[in-house]
Amino acid sequence: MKIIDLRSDTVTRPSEEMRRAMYNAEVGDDVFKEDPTINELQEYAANLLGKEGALYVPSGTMGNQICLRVLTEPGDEVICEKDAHIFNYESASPAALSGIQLFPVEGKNGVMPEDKVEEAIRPKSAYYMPRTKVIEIENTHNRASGAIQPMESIKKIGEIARKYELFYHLDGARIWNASVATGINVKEYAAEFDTISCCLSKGLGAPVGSLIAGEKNFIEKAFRIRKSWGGGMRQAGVLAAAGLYALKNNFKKLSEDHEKAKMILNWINSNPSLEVEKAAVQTNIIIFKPLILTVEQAIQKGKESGLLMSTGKKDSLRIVTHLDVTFEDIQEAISRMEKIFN
Ligand code: TLP
Repeated sequence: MKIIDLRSDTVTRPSEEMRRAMYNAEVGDDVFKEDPTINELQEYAANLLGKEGALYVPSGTMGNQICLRVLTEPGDEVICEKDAHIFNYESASPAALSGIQLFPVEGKNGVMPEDKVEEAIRPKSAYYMPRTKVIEIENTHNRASGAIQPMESIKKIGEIARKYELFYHLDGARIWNASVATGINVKEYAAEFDTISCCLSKGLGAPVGSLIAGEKNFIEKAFRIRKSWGGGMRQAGVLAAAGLYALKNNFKKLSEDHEKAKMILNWINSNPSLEVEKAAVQTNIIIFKPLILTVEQAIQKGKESGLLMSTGKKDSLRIVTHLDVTFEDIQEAISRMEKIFN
């Protein structure tokens, strides 16, 4: 029986062509900034995102956390949405690594209401309060079923950030999905933010690696923090080559992942034993609630029938479509779901 793994878009394996690119990569010592393939990837990404510089980092978590570390000082506060990855899935590292705290604001499908963001900002004169320093948003939003942040909201929150002299950070782990779904260029998205973190190891199919981007001065500071956190990776051009390959070849293919997610969503929608926030499913992530089974039972039954699902928010399951599942696999996944949930 073929296992269909829909736990995350991180489960992809490098294709033969990607492996060939990795095999052929020229390398050097990146701690001396001498790895030509890493340098090429960073230049390519800076250009793609329209920023002065980019830095290759091992993971999305390290990317976000380096950005927060550079933008803040201990005692500062970062406003983010209640379901943000930095708040829920990064092991409290804002506190542990930067000595800062997060102020979670409840959003609708991952989008924070502008008035609530403004309300969350601490008065500068109150020396006894945390100092608000950064506003962070996530696009697409993982725990909000891959929902896209509307450009209007991005811009309005950006205006608030500028009005209060705050930094504006984007967790763009899946910014590629947002761009493909809306037709808005990643550069246009990136222009709204001071710093961006984006991943090569999610839908783009690279085995590892993320990028952060921003002004030159920010990148220089980030380079130092990356080293101090053990992220200096030496001859990692073999990995960067996979990232370059992914950006150049797999970016446009993301629209197929969105179609695959729609096929599953349509089936879930027609099933009364499942509940889904339909409006939030806009890209490749589907979070849904099983009403008859518990999450644990559903995951176990899935495993037994060769369909791997993960957990979403409380009491919900998560399915993520990706490069390594075909449209036929999705059909097969739906027939296995029919058996699991009916
Ligand atoms: N998300 C992973 C898990 O951590 C949940 C996944 O399977 O979706 N930002 C966002 C929005 C993410 O979804 C992720 C990974 C990260 C950051 C962190 O990236 P990594 O896993 O490379 O540290």
